[in-house]
Amino acid sequence: MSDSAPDAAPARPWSRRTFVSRSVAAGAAIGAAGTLGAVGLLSRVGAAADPEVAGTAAVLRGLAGTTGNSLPFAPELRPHHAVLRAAPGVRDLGRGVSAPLLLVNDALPSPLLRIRRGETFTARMENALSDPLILHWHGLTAPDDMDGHPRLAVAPGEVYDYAFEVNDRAGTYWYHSHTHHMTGRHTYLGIAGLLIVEDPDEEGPLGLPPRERELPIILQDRRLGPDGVPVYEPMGPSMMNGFMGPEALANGMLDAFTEVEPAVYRLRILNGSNARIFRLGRSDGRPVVLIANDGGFLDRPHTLAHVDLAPAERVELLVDFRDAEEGDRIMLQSLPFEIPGGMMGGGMGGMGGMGGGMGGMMAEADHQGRPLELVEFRVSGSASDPGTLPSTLPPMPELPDPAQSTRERRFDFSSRMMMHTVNGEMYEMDRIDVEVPFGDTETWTFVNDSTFPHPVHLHATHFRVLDRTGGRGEIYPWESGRKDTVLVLPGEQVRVAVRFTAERGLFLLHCHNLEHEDHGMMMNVRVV
Ligand SMILES: [Cu+2]
Repeated sequence: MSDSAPDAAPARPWSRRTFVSRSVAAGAAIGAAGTLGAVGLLSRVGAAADPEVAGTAAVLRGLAGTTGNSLPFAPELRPHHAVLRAAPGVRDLGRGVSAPLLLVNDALPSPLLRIRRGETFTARMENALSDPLILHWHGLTAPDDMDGHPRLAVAPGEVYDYAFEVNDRAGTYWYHSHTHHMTGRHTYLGIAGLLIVEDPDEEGPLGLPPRERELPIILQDRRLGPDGVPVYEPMGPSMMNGFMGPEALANGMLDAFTEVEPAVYRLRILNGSNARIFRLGRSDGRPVVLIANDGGFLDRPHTLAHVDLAPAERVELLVDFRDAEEGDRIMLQSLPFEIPGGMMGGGMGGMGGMGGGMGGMMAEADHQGRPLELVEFRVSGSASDPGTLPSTLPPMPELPDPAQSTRERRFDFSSRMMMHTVNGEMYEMDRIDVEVPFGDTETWTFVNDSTFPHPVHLHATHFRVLDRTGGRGEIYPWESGRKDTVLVLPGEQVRVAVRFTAERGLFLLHCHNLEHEDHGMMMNVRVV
């Protein structure tokens, strides 16, 4: 694994004066280029951030002004005989407009479920929607009838009872609708929440920030209609790129800010977008400290200039505000990037059968990699115990060993002619695509031969990312350890070691670009 590039990015102890002058210089560069989208200002996905790019982003932050909406946090629920009722509801996303949405327990985001490892998760899902519904506990290794496979979706007015023991590692997981053909719409309109597994044995000794400095944040992009209400109308280009928009939601709120003390904070971040990839970084150019991803804590803390987060991926970041001063405003941003070989790079493959709409296709593709303001942190007060950064993390559980691999499989993710396929086939509910022996270690290769990013997600286990060939050609610290979702960009082949050791039964392998998933890019995987 190579993590030299981002890890090597030095912390930049800019004085405020230096910071301003650099920002002004970057602003002049924007003026000269005429557009923020100028390729010269972009850095590649995964490449080390250019300091000038961070400076450019800081200018954007300055333009954001001083208004905003307080970052809300989801109500917390212990999944112990809990009721999760999905129903239509209405929310103001922060601009004074009542938006019709789909909510769980009338909350946006959906309630945060917090459970300890070893406890039994019990909840009743009540479907008060006008669609079939089933909830999937993304990242947990639940039994197959508890995993939210789309065959289990229940009709409007019906309920589904969940009961299973949670044996997964401490970490940041999430849940969302998995109704076939409707996952994109349901998730976009609000049925998505965090699920946190706690394990005092694992986390206790680390001295991580206390609960009041632990901020669970769901990041999503949105497209608003002329009336200010989120629209979900995937068609034409957005059926190929996935549905994206120019606005950022943090925990369901536009233009979000939160007040922080000059201390260390633990951010649990989910990319809950349908299709957009975020490149997370701070507007002041300071690094973030990555401690966990999909599968819990990493081998060690990684100090990084930025972290890339594809749809459905999670990271836990320690963000150090100890040196910040009263009144400082620091933006968590998505920094600009370019998809090598993707639509923005000029790739025109996969367009057969499109007819017109080329302009729309390009405009849509343009959202991917554009900078976004996500959450502003406003520093105030003082902290008597500002906290510290850990130097070590808990031992990593045993990972699947490729030397023990008994079988190789290849999965081609293709998007052509308005169809999304895996190994040439669109999903069929009743077809078993892959049978995998329980306990065997296998080596799987995910191949992206399209011009669109595919975040590939596997149910019922975590895998180990071995290598990436083509495209970016390396794997990154946020892809180390145990993963349930891995980003495969155009032209890339990502090899992973897989071993199912939790449950037998029927599970899924699919793209977590929700428009791709809903329209065929999914397979039934039976563990036997
Ligand atoms: Cu995809």
